[in-house]
Amino acid sequence: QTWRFVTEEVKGQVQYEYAAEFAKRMDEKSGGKITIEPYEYGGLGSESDQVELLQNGGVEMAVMSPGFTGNMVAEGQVFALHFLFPDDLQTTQDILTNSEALNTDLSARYEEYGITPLSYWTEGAMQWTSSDVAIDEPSDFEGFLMRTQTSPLISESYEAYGAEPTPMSWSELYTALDRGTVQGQENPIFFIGDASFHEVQDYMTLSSHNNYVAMTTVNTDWFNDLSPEVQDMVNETVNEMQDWVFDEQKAQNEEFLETIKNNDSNPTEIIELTDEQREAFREKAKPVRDFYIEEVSTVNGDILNKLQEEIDAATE
Ligand code: 6CS
Repeated sequence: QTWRFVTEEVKGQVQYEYAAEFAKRMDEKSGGKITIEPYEYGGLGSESDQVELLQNGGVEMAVMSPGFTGNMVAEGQVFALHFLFPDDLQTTQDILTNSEALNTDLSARYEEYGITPLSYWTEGAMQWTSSDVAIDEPSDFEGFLMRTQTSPLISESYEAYGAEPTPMSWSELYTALDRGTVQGQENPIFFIGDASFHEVQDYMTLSSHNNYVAMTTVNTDWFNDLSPEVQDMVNETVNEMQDWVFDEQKAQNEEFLETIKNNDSNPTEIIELTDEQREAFREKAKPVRDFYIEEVSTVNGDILNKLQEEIDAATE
């Protein structure tokens, strides 16, 4: 049997490499009985199309970004909140791995839509790139044309700084930046570098205002019909992959920082923020949490509040 495993990234990038490594491990564990075919982004439509594909069983597995499911699973937009997770990425990964708020409560919300998240993991800290304006204080975002993923709370987070968000698929982003349809975007460094966004951007601000979270997901009905032995094999592999993918994103983010720094033919100015400068963004971002609890959450903010307790416990 062959399982189709779709990702939102292309060969070499973290999500695709994750799926390829996952496939390899499952092949070994099953003695060649389970074949998984990883799919690069592009051939199966936009990120949102891929969500539908998983839901209707067109693919069995997907790496999915909550940033594209906000119009469906409102609670999943918790990941759109800036400065929520700790700056230390290993601690963040541990929280993503062990959080009951996420792995039990949030996952149940996704299951209502036929999507079972098996794990949450980080692709690294996100940074801002921009043209026209070097971003080092919230007012730099005033009237700034910011590309975002499609979850409404991501837009809300940038409106809190005064920006004008435009949601779009990443496949359109390079051209949009090049033409000035949008002036900037957020992503982990490996993705900025590998997608060459820095070539059409003047500045990269090392803001680490959030981390990029991805989910390993399966079609709920399909997964529930697998034998317990096979489910165990999948879950075991999912667990092993948490450390693997942490190392992978770390290596890629470090490597591409050098690539961007050394791009002499098309230099990108790198802006480091002081603690005070980051604090100014943090202050502006705070009210978005209340907005999430009061206007977005369908469970009175219970998932965010529980997650916050878990974050506090992990950072004490
Ligand atoms: O910016 C985006 O939309 C894309 N960024 C990453 C890191 N992965 C896939 C996603 O679609």
